[in-house]
Amino acid sequence: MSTARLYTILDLGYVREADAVSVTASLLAGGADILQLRAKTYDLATIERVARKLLPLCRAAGVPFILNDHPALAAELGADGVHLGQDDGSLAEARAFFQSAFPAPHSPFLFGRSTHSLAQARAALAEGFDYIGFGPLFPTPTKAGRPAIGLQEIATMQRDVGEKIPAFCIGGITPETLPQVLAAGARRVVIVSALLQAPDIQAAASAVKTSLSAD
Ligand code: TZP
Ligand code: MG
Repeated sequence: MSTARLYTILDLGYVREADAVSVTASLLAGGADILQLRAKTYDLATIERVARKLLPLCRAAGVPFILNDHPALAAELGADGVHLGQDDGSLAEARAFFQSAFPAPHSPFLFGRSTHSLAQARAALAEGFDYIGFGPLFPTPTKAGRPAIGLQEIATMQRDVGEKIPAFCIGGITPETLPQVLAAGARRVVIVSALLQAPDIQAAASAVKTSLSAD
C-alpha cells in the first residue's frame, strides 16, 4: 500500500459478472497496485460470489483486495480492507464493529475513506484512516451528481495528507487528463471507467503505470 500508485476498481456498473475475473486479471497484469470491488446496486450474495472469485487473483498477484462498503463481508471474506464513504460512519465505529465481530486479528486490515475536499482529507487523516480517495477531480458518470472539485487543492492535500498516508486522486482521470493531474501534484490515482472501457485493459493500465512511474 505504501508504494501503491495505481488503484483500480472492478466496478460492476461497467463490467458484467461473467467478465469480472478476466477484467481483474487484465488490470493486475497491467500493473494495478490495489484492486477494489465496487458493486453499488448489487445484493450481498452477488458481491460475495464475485469477491470470492477475485480475491485469489489478487492474492496471487500480491495486490491488496479492498471491498467497497460492507465491512462485515470484507472481514468475513478475508479481504485486505474496506472503503468507506463520507456517509458510511466514523472510523471508530467501523473499527469497533470489526473488532467485536472479528476478535481474531486480521492484520493489516485497511480502512479507506472517500474525501471530497481538503477539509475532509485532513479530517480523514486525523481520524486515522489508512488511505484516502480525493475527488472527483472532474465530473464523472461513475459518480454521477457528485460535483467536481478541480485540481487546485491537490498540491496542498498532497503536502498535508498525502505525505502521511497514501492519497489517491480520483474522478474523471483518463490517459488524456492524467498529465494535468500529475502536474497539479498528484502522486497516486484511481482510474475506473477509462480502464474498464479501454479496448485493451491490460495495455491501458500498463500505459498509466508507466506514466506514473516516470513522474
Ligand atoms: N469516487 C469519487 S469519483 C469516483 C468515485 C468512486 C468515480 C471515479 O470513476 P472514474 O470512472 O475513474 O471517473
Ligand atoms: Mg460507501
